[in-house]
Amino acid sequence: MNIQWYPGHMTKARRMMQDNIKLVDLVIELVDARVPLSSRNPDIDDLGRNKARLLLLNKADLADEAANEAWSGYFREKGFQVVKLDSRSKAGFKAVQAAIGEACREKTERDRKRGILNRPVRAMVAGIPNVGKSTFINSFAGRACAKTGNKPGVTRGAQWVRLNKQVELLDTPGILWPRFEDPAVGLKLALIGSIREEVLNTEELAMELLRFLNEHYKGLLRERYEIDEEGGAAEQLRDIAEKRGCLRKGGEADTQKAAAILLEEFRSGKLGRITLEMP
Ligand SMILES: Nc1nc2c(ncn2[C@@H]2O[C@H](COP(=O)(O)OP(=O)(O)OP(=O)(O)O)[C@@H](O)[C@H]2O)c(=O)[nH]1
Ligand SMILES: [Mg+2]
Repeated sequence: MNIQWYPGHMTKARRMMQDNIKLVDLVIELVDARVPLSSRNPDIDDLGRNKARLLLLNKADLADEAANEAWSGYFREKGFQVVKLDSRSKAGFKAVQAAIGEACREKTERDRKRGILNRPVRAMVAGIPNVGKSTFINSFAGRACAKTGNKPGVTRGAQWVRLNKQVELLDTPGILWPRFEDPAVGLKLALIGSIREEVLNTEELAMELLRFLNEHYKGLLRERYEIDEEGGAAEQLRDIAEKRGCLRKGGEADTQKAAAILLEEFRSGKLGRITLEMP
């Protein structure tokens, strides 16, 4: 399955981010902890080239904890400040605050030498669609200032949010890049819900997920849906439909509905904590 999605609003958003990059000291890049590499946008990497950087492994609550640890180590070794996070809860924000301070230490030092005291850190919050940028900003700010939603493309314009005297954050729309060279990247981004549903073939996508789970999370499908793990993905999808009572008129298995159920249960964590790629 070859998935591509690069609508015009992303080109526009990217231009806006290029215009704003000179205003910020720090780029806070959110990635999805279930696919920390595939959810890194090379264009955002370019954009942040000469800035202080902080990488947030967001939705860590949905990913395998051992994998979260492995990925944190992987990115730290590459020189990033890293924090793993569930943006919906306040628990990780002390660590984020500390990492922002650490990432901006040089800037603060420079300011101090010039006699500038307490100038707030300005950070651009960036990432692909639906990784939780606006949720992160709202939790951190302690109030709902940015619109959020469980689908890609919710934020459309830039918005500054003042957290406190020390930090100002710029919310940005999620952006992808013009072409996924590796089809597996498009697939993983579709699985985590970063690609517009309308451009996807839900059944094919669900079957790809089944193939992955059969191989890497043995026993999980049997336990959740009481289905045979030896059968092929198409057969398993029919089995899920039957187990969940998704039948078309005439009693035929509604695999479309079963696919939608499987994807929803994966995305929301009902299937358990699953990481789709390892360092
Ligand atoms: N489980 C879990 N869900 C999260 C987390 N962060 C955000 N979400 C959910 O992910 C969905 C997308 O969140 P948003 O904050 O709108 O994402 P965004 O990156 O701003 O998306 P765009 O503006 O479309 O680019 C929402 O349903 C959030 O509740 C997290 O750490 N864990
Ligand atoms: Mg948003």
